[in-house]
Amino acid sequence: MTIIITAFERSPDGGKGLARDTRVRWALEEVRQPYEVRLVSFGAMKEPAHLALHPFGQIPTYEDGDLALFETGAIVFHLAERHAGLLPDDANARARAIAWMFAAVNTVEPPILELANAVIFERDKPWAKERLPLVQDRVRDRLKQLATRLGDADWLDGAFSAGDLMMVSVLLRLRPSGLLDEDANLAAYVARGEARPAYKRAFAAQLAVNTAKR
Ligand code: GTB
Repeated sequence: MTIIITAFERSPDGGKGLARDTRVRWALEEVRQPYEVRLVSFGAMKEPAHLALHPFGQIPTYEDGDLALFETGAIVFHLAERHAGLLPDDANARARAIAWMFAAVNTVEPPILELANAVIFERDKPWAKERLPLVQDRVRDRLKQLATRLGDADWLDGAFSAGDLMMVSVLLRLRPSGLLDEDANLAAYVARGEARPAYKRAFAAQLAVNTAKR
């Protein structure tokens, strides 16, 4: 069965890799699984056919035969469980890698999303100037904690894992803010993720969609 994922027909970032299909593409590339992409418009995402796959009307989704999944964490975990390369064999190391996946989406991503929302949707509000530094500081606090744990290690817990894939993906959303570059070790960590051949293939594939003439 061919794996099919969904992605934006036109990503608002124009293909900078910030939409969440990139992390699923990256995981698929890491585990060397071929896949196809069904592009969906913002309108189609809210139609019954897509809502049957994704109850919140979002991308990405994942279909493989009679399995349909939504939520990037669940999709990457599914791929990591079924194919070698994204989770260690040792049971404890595997559990820790999974904990990092949860930390990425549950602890690190929320303040980053809050910042993205503040910048994109709240910039015209009368209180925007006062609120933004508070939101930025919440991100800085999380980054400091993460950087302290990472130290100068290459990856969060031994070899590269699905935990790093999710964490780097989440941190990449910060690139336009400049906050990522405030810590050299974290910036280098993200750059190591982006340098992986699998990431580069994933990035190129989503860019191709967004630069194709239609
Ligand atoms: N928790 C879900 C997951 O991880 O799968 C979140 C999925 C999600 O937020 N999907 C977004 C979506 O479909 C696309 S990635 N939004 C449309 C909607 O809700 O109606 C979020 C995103 C979009 C665009 C940029 N960008 O252009 O920079 C970055 C991130």
